[in-house]
Amino acid sequence: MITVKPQDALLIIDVQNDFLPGGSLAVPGGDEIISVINRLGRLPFGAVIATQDWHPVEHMSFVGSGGLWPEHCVAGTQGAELATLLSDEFISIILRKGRYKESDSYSAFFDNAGRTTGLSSLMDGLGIARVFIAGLALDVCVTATAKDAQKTGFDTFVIMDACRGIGSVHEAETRLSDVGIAMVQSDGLA
Ligand code: VGL
Ligand code: ZN
Repeated sequence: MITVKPQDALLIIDVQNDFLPGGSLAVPGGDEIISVINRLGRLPFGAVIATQDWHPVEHMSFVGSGGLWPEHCVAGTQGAELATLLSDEFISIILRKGRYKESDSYSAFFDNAGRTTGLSSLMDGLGIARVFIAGLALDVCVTATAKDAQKTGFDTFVIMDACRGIGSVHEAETRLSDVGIAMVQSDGLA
């Protein structure tokens, strides 16, 4: 059992309407993690940080602009809102990423061109040493965030039953374990 302490942060990645079933970039089962995260949020984390993918219209990641993904999480739209059923009383910080037309940001720490979002210095300032990660999509933004968290010096855990992926879960697990990131279940935290 892992005992959650004030030096621990919970990072909730992109639990937004567009990534839920019915959304424009739906992650299968994405809605199933919300109740798990709502329980995790009551544990005594020193910080609970939620991210939002927050794109301008005609963002470079959209198919219509030569990118990979259908239009999603356009800033200010209903699809970009945090999931309605996600409790927000325990969220202390909201970080928006992917805000510039010409760059994408899968990771909450650095954009895809390597520029910092400021998250690591923010967490350093809060005295955070361990990071626990939940959210969507396991094989895209969760994995990118976990790898950067570990690289930046945080002891990093992915809470597997609090994540869902778009592609192969097995491949994501390999990428995480290759760099020494721990994979845990939500009932292993107290
Ligand atoms: C994501 C694809 C495009 C994610 C964001 O949150 O995993 N995936 N933008
Ligand atoms: Zn995106």
